[in-house]
Amino acid sequence: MKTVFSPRHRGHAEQLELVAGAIVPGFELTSRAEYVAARIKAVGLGEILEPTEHDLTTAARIHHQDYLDFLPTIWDRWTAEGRSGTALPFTWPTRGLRGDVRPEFIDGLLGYYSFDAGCGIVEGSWDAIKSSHDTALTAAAMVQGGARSAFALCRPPGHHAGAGFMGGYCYINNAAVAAQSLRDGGAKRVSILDVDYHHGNGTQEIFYARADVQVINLHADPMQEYPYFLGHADERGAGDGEGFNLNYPMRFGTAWDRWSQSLDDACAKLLAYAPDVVVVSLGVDTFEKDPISKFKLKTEDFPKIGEKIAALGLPTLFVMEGGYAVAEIGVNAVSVLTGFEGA
Ligand code: OKP
Ligand code: ZN
Repeated sequence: MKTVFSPRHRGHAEQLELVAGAIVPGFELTSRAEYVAARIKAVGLGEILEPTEHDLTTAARIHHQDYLDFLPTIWDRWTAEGRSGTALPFTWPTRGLRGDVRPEFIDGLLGYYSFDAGCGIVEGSWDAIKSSHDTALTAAAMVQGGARSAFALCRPPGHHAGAGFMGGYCYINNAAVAAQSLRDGGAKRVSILDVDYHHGNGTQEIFYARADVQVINLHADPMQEYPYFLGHADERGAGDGEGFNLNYPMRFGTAWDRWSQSLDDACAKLLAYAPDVVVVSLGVDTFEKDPISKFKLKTEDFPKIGEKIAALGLPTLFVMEGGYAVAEIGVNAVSVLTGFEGA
């Protein structure tokens, strides 16, 4: 399997985040992607290619144009106020406030275009975000062109980014852009299978009213875990999309036995939908030693995820999402891919 990976992700570095009441160095480190790339080389998974440039026309089919226009301007607006460090929001238009009027000042705009304080922007962030988007589209084109599979080693990740907002380390929804490009390239139906520990609220929102993209999420129960405000089992899609969104929330402490039952059920629902192609939002923060997560998957479980996905017998695009146990992220993520190839 070929991997697409851009060194430009490295500019998105040393961004701060708000954790347990303190502003601290973020968990979404540059080293995450480097460990995955190093492991790909170590096991000889296949060639690693840089992405080709893509404009934002496909992204604009799933994101709001004003949001896409805002993202590249954040750092300049921030520094124009004499600031440095990390651009972060601190006020949001929640219940009882006006969400329909866009403020003018940078702090208001950051809140308007986000749902949490998880998306710090530093000088190199936009270039990294754009390269991550390009990575997803380049890998999607490989699958569109007939490859059985491809791996988009995206950083930053994407599945929390909605049509008009960032959040949870995610700015552009890479998997959603890839799914849209596969549709536009001729796939009649696309399934997105999100196995990251956290619910992919952005992906769900983007495709919620659509029947042409099935969205399946396996994740920690939002009653207990981030992103808290989406991801319940009763969210099944709306309008034309009714029945094409499936959520498998699971409680803290979930290990392979229970988790794999959800995956088996999800795979059966995916096959019943009969998509032309599968996009896997590949997070490995389900790992027992992940520093921000509370599931109990072991390193030996990750190849089994790949085997189950391979058993679907469909062209498959893997898109990197989360995973914060940096020392083990390479082994765990690449184990899914080698499990897929070996099956
Ligand atoms: C992104 B992905 C930290 C709160 C959680 C956000 C987690 C985003 C995860 N104490 N911060 O789904 O892996
Ligand atoms: Zn996650």
